[in-house]
Amino acid sequence: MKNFDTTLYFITDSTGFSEEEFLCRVEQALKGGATLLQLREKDKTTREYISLAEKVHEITKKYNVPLIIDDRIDVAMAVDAEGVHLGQSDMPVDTARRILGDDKIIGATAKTVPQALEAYRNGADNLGVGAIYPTTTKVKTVLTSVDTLKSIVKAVPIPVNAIGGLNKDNMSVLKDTGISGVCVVSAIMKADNPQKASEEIKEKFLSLK
Ligand code: TZP
Ligand code: MG
Repeated sequence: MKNFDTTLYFITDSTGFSEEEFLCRVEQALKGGATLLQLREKDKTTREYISLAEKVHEITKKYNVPLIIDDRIDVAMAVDAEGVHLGQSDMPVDTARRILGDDKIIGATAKTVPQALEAYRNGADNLGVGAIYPTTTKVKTVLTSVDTLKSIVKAVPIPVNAIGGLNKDNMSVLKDTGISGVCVVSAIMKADNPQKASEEIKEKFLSLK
């Protein structure tokens, strides 16, 4: 059954880390309370992506946290991940749903209300909306206003999560938006102490609710 909590949605970026260091940081983030984990790799071969996903899945299973694979339905299927996340240029949500079935979690990126409605109607289970702030993470994106974020929350009945440049010190703008969670890459990935960073970000987000 599909059961997921997007409160602290940690998205990984292995750039610049040895595999050992990367896996250690993943585990620390889970110890610190990440509720959902997305493996996001842009430069790996398919074989490398699958190999890393298998290792990450072993860790996420220990913490009972669903593993989401960015972009790659094939990689998600290869490691029996709990879901995928699809951007606007990735496989359409309805196609992915047909391939993966009803039990897998499908998340989609939406920057406008029409994109959000389309993703929801096509079977998305949750949405990532942003970038709320400029980001240092490698991504093609534009800023999304907090007003648009609020409109998207009102428009769809599925969990909406904010993303982009978010850290424990700048999340107050998310108060009263009605979002379900925050998606964070660098504020956890590059933290001196990913466990502590996860704990603090989660605590801060929950205090806004
Ligand atoms: N989509 C919009 S912003 C972003 C993605 C994948 C990156 C967010 O990374 P960070 O480091 O939390 O700003
Ligand atoms: Mg993508």
